[in-house]
Amino acid sequence: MDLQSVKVAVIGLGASGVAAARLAVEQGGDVYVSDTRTDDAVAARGADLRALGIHVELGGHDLERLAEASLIVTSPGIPPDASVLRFLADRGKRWISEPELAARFYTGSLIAITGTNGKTTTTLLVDHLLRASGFDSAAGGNVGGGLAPPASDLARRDPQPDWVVLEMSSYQLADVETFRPDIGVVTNLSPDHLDRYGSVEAYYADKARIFDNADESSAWVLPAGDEAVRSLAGDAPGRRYYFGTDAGDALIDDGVMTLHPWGEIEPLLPVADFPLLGEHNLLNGLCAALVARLAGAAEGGISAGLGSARALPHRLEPVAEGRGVLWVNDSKATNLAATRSAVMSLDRPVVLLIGGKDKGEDFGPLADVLEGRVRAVLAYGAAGERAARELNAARVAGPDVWQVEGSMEDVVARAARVAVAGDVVLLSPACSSFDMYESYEHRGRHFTGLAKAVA
Ligand code: UMA
Repeated sequence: MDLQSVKVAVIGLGASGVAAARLAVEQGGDVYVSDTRTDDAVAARGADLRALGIHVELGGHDLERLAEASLIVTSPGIPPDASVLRFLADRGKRWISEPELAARFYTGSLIAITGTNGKTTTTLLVDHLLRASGFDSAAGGNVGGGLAPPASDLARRDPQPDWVVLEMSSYQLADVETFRPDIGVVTNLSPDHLDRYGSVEAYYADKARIFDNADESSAWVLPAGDEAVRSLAGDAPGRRYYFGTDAGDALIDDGVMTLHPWGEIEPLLPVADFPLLGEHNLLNGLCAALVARLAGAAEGGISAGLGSARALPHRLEPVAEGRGVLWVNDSKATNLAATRSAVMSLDRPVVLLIGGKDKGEDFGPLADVLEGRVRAVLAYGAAGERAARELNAARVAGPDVWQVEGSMEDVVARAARVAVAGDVVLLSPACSSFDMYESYEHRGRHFTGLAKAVA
């Protein structure tokens, strides 16, 4: 793709906007970036971009200037009903997402990973397994949290990596055009982001766009026996490979993580030696191993990589232990499916902390996993009252469910009183953090500090 003197407009000056603008200007584009914000953080980013010759506007978007651009790149956090995008749509203008721009400049092979949960762990694990196997690989995309860069930063590397492993959110997939992974992954599907999407179907429809440009040489790695994913993939061309605990091309065989994508049995690692907590991480590990094998990695490197994997921050991360109580930070669990799998993956009684910004999911269905596993639920934040009410209405027996009003300090203090030796206090909120925090990382860090202090 040639951007020499092409008018490029980038909407939003967050991580993806900055990365897209830098890539576009390096490729010769005449770049205009705008953001509705004016705070110090965005102003500092704007100053950096101006120094590169990029036109930066803060405090609003010049709509006419946007409409004049030949290429418009939007940020994933901007919903399609934002006034700026509605204006462009009314003018018949189209826009692309930042990873779509980035992928147009990749010279190596592309692995793209989407799904509702496990995307980040799987993305970083695939990259880890490829590197453990001696491959030149780099991870990026939606990951965030300082763990990996936006997609466009990988396109700016010189030389570029042979393999790019991208986490793709539904927001990023919504605006792809030519995006075509050599290996595409859907980890799983369950309702999420209902605050942005009018329906689950609309959310799934954006996820399905990972298959848009599939051809016979595409490879797809999918969960075994998952009807929702099967219907998402439809009749997209390419070979399909499956992972699952007891069925598929990657599975657990007699307590050993095992591959047999070509019919031959390839034992990798005993489950007991896999360092990440929980069955969902075992699935992430099997999925990542299968992807690495399809990319050409040998069993030895994959086994070694699985054995040296480490928990990621804010994902079922043990952060403190004291008086026999283990404190676990799972702040990244921002929907009920993630919280459900976290609760199910622990083999000690749980004091569960849930709540945060209300995303509209029904909490009732969580009640069935609480019985026999959870000692008490403390529901806090903007969704706390609704969560406590719906769980209390849905549970037959099971744990006490209390609403805790106040700050995370109050929640942690209450948890410390409720937990007894042998318990896990699990922050797995099932909600986003924006009622009290800037991000799930911010929430996780605050919880970790408080947990260390009380433990
Ligand atoms: N804005 C405007 N005009 C508007 C609306 C918003 O200018 O009308 C501006 C905002 O002021 C803001 C920017 O647009 O400055 C929006 O930025 P953004 O929310 O897209 O955030 P980025 O910093 O670019 O980060 C995004 C992803 N964020 C979201 O999708 C919400 C990051 O994923 C990702 O790491 C990064 O791009 C690089 O790819 C985070 C995330 O929470 C981790 N993702 C969601 C998730 O995983 O559930 C999807």
